[in-house]
Amino acid sequence: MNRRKFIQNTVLTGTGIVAGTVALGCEGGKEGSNDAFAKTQPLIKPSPISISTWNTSSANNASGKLLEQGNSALDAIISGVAVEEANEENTTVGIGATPDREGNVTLDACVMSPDGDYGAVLAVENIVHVAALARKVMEETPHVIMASKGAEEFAYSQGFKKEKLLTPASEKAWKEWLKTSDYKPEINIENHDTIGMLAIDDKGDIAGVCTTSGLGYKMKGRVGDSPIIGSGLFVDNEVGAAVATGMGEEVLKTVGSFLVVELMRNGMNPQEACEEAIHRIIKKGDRYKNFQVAYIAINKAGETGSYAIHDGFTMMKHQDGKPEVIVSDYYNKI
Ligand code: SD4
Repeated sequence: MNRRKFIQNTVLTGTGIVAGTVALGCEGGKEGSNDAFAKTQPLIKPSPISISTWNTSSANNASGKLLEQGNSALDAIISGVAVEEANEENTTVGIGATPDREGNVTLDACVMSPDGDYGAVLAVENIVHVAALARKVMEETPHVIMASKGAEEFAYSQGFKKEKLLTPASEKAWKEWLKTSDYKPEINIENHDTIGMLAIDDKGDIAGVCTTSGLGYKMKGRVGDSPIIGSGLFVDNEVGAAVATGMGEEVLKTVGSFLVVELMRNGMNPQEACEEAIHRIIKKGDRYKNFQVAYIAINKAGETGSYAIHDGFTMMKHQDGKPEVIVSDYYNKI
């Protein structure tokens, strides 16, 4: 009997509870090569769970409650992040977000479904709910990424409303910034509250989303990691999912979210995988002292992890009717 089958049989006779993923197992003679992956596989399906980056409890609780009512992970996260996209107080996502240095608010978003499908929009103006728009790209077009004016026109064709994203408050802050025009994204400030959200539903399926205005006062046309598959977000329904926040340029250079998921596939738990992905950035030299990057991750068993370069990062978690704020561990303790 191979090791996977042994575990499977033990669980079936021992508790009577077993996840479908284990029953599918690694039949077919690839035993050796899949051994690490086998260790990451859940023996028990977790109860529905939603996690998200930063202090996004309203969004995460909305998603968590939808999951508890039996909604799919994909539906729950798109509705969850919509709460923050519509929140004018949040200056890094949706309406009220910080503009580029020319005063244009441009948004990036992407989504991945449990079947490995992906959709994204880049540098979109005048549309609040860009995560829902990314889902439309995924489901209603033959493409995966749409950018700028084309994405905006597609949004109108799908019934999205044209809305002014620059609010009096964000315009006032931008005019103040123009006085110095000093582009120096502050750790945990310009990049605070961008939402990445990952969820597992009652069927055990995983989906993820990321929505942001990117870095405040970025150059016109700049796009970050958030809408790029494997960098800002990656979901593999067999293994788990990860999402990034912070200085997108650095996440892109290390294809961070894909890295976290592959590390989990190779046997790390979500916490270890997030830490290793941050260490890959640290190893490149001292520049990390000037920027923040953080990852959150979840595996198929519902275990979660989070890790950041600097202090000040939090992860929201909602499971079994219980919202939790998890203060993330971080690298730079000096
Ligand atoms: C970006 N990673 O555009 C995004 C910003 C972000 O928390 O996530 N901030 O670089």
